[in-house]
Amino acid sequence: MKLDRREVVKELLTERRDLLVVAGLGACAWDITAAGDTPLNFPLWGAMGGATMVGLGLALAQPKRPVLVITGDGEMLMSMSSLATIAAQRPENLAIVVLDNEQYGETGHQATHTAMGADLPAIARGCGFRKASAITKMSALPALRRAIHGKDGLQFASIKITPADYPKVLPPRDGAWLKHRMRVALLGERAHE
Ligand SMILES: Cc1ncc(C[n+]2csc(CCOP(=O)(O)OP(=O)(O)O)c2C)c(N)n1
Repeated sequence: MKLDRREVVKELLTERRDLLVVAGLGACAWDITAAGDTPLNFPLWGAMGGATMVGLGLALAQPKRPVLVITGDGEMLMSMSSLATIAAQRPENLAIVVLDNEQYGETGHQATHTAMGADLPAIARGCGFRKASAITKMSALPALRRAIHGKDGLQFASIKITPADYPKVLPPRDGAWLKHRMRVALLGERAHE
């Protein structure tokens, strides 16, 4: 069964408290913003293939906080090797959720490799992730949300979603400003040092 991306993201970000969220470029960035913009969001405007490594850096720098990367299958496929590095580092507070519509939706719905059999949870497991799931039901999401918010160990989840396009809900556009906004929220006065 294919799920609705906005409903999935809204559920994962419910009662998020100190959760830090990195979103891959395009629709995932619009999704997290639709759920509510906050300084604890870091939506990427470019750097395709960079979301998981930004998440890894953040998780290592902020080990007390849960960190969630939400990205697309196209973005994830572009940086598959990052999964091996992340599994080797194994931060307990990091989760990677791929919203898999089997398309490069943002650029015109071209099919990605997940439409042709590439199995992202299997790839994550092969890279060393102990928890890597394929989610097909909304009813599985509250448990995933609790595990992510509760820093219940490194995990990967792929969620098959419909390829529907939604109205864009754009976050602030300046990447340097977004980075500074999160640093101030995390470090207070030390952000200016
Ligand atoms: C290096 C690079 N290559 C290509 C693009 C163009 N581009 C932007 S978004 C995108 C598709 C993203 O697809 P996916 O991550 O699956 O997200 P979806 O839009 O399907 O949710 C592409 C190809 C880019 N921005 N940067």
